[in-house]
Amino acid sequence: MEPPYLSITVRSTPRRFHRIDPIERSFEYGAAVLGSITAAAPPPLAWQGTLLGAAPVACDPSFAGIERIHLDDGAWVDVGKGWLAGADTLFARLLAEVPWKAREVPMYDHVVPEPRLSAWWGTGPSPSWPEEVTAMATALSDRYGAAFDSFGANLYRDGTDSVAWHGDRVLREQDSALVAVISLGTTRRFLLRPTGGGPSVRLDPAPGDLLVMGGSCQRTWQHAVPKTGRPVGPRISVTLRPGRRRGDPEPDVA
Ligand SMILES: O=C(O)CCC(=O)C(=O)O
Repeated sequence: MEPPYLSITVRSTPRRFHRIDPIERSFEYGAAVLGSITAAAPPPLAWQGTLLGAAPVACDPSFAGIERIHLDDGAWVDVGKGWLAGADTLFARLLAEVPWKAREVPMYDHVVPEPRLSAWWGTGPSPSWPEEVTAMATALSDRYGAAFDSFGANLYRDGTDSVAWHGDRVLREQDSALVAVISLGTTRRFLLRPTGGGPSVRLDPAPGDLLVMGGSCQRTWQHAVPKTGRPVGPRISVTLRPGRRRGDPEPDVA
């Protein structure tokens, strides 16, 4: 290699719960390779489901038992324990079939892979959406009076995967916005805190649980799924939102 020529290679280290098949990504400027990133390929992951989770996948369109937590005057989160039956069935299907990839996020003057894998299906519902996800989107749209037409999913492979404190990028520019998160797989901590700091509210969504953040939540509050040192199995979060967001990437699933 001759100067001026910078090559950075970042490799994922093997984790307890999954096998890494490295994919090398290079960043080039003209003829020079500026760097490369090795992203994790689709797992398989060791994972054990729950007794009830293997039922057929069905959400509860009546939203019976949903509870609203008022975070402040304008922000709230609805919690629907066990809203989705058959969470393990959907988890296994998404884990196996989704083209998971590590998105790259800017970090100072370079980009790094997000410490989780993701996929986005584009605006829908479309034939590429699993029918149970379309059913969830329809139920949410009917209840909240807005079309939940944007579907994404995140895979937290183990306790070292996480998402840092954030409000949804574009939604936080809106006075009021809705984000639904359906949890599958391992129960992980889900935290909410006022933007700018303050005591956090801790939720531990179990497989099949629904969270809907609403009102000013994306603007005046932030949420996170923190890392954990405990040896935990994988978790998938299915996210449904109204409206394609400006700056969304191209769909990963056509
Ligand atoms: O995985 C979760 O529960 C949260 C997902 C999330 O906040 C996001 O993707 O913006």
